[in-house]
Amino acid sequence: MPRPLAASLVALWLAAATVHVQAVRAAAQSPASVSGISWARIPAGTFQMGCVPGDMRCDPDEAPRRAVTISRPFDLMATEVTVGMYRAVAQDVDEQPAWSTSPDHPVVIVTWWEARAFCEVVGGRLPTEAEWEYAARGGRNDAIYPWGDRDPDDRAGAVNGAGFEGGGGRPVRTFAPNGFGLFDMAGNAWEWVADWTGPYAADVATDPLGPPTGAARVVRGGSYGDDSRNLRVSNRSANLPRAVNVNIGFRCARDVSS
Ligand SMILES: [Ca+2]
Ligand SMILES: [Ca+2]
Repeated sequence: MPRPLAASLVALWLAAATVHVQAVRAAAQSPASVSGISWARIPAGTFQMGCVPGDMRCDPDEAPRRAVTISRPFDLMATEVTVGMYRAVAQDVDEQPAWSTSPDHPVVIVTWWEARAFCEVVGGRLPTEAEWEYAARGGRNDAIYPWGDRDPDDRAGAVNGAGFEGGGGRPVRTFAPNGFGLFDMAGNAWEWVADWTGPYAADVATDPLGPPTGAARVVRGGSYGDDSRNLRVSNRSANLPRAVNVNIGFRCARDVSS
């Protein structure tokens, strides 16, 4: 689990967050054009989802590894939703952590509900867990990280660069993108996805949606506050949808007609 905030802080954030979801939703009439959002086109395809053979750090919930088909192309935001993007849509934004010093930092302290509402406002939705992993692999079926198997390196511009084991998030696009042009799929902020958490259903091979119900929503990719194990593409974690966290953000997907 990502690091929880102190319980009293969570209660404060929750009270504020309820108001913000309403503010976000009020604007959801037609897709908003938000400066800075860039969408990467992700092709349809089949990939191997789950623990990569030879990866000794997998948790039991990363199995069984199996072929999953994403049957339609879709768009995914090239970066995490930033503070600047979020402010353009939400009337009130919860105070961001001290490390968040520019509009280009990933927005955090957002509930799953707020994330979903933001994506609706910009004409999208949260990606499914399968879409997220497929996109994060960037065409590398057998790689442990979005760039390959080399350990992450917290150095700006590094091909295997990622924000991890640090005191705060980095501006998006600090590190090199993956094969699909996506930044920070490993590290920086954890990312909410649409699915309830639960064991993988080995018999659902096309466009899986996850369990029909649950208590917690999946988060992916690890964060600035995590070690390299948590940055592995197949790694899964979860959080209560109403909870907020200093290292959980999100990015949106969008259906495309072709
Ligand atoms: Ca991330
Ligand atoms: Ca895990």
